[in-house]
Amino acid sequence: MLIKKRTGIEIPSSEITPQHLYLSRRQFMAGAALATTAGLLAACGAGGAPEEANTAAVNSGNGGTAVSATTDELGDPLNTYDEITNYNNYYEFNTTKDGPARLAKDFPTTPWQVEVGGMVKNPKTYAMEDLLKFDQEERIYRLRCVEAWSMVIPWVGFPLAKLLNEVEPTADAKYVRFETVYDPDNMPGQRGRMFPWPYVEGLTVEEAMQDLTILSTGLYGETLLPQNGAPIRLVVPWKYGFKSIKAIVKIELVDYMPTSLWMESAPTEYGFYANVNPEVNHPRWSQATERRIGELGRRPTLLFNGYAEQVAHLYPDPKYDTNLKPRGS
Ligand SMILES: Nc1nc2c(c(=O)[nH]1)N[C@H]1C(S)=C(S)[C@@H](COP(=O)(O)O)O[C@H]1N2
Ligand SMILES: [Mo]
Repeated sequence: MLIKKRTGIEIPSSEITPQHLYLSRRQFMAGAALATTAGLLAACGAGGAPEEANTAAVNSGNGGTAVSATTDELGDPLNTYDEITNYNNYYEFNTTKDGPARLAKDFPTTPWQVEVGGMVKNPKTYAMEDLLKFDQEERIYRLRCVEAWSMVIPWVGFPLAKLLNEVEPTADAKYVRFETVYDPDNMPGQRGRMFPWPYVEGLTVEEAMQDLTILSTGLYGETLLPQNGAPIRLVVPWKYGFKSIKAIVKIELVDYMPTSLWMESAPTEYGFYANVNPEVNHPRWSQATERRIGELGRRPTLLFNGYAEQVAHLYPDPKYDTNLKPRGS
């Protein structure tokens, strides 16, 4: 898997990586990390060495996987691999935080296909192998759950825009609708009637084309584990975590605003846009602060989760349709 190193905002990793972790590619390839990296490259079926010089080998404390930096562009440390893979929301398995890691362990993710269609010129059903042919990049993003906890996660994936440009949305397409797999035999939570399965999410075409919006296939340089949405999930870092739908099997371009699972389940609490905004509280709790997993105390929540510079222009004003149903609908 060739991974281009990149954070949400372009800051050379030399500026944010402690010097002792910041090795030249030569040193890196000569070092102990070589075995891990070579194994990863082989596992992903792409030969060759990392393209960019100055790859930093950062030990996550979980097998020495390679990432380009120890922090996000704001200087906040990455959450550990253990935290990211053991504290999850994945209601198809159950509604606890530690349940998905256990219950999803044997969830079958091969073979896997993603049907991309609707209002597009070139509809196509992609095998997972096809999706891995898009250049896989590292993206270090904050994930802010609407429940007011957060993490910093080094995702691996590719911009959704690249996929959409291939299928070519027609001029009439206004929204993108995503659907999670429906597999009640392997997803115990889907056997209950508590939610209208399958999980559905949506974005405007503009949001979907934004460069921050990625389809993720891995994290910490490793293939995604089932509890994080393997084999492929959406990541939209300026929106509450529930927008980042897991285990996608269908992507459809449509001319209507899709009704998400959360809009359908709790329409007075969750709307379509769901942009992170510390000034717009959830009806039942404040969104002003958040608990970063692994930290004591709370930290302030940032407008658009800290990505305002990249995405504020997509909305008429910062409070636009945050959290609640779009005005007038
Ligand atoms: N299909 C599906 N996608 C989902 C969820 C879910 O329950 N089912 N939970 C969402 C929520 S609420 C959050 S916060 C993130 C959590 O992602 P993580 O477990 O990888 O951190 O996934 C989102 N995507
Ligand atoms: Mo969430």
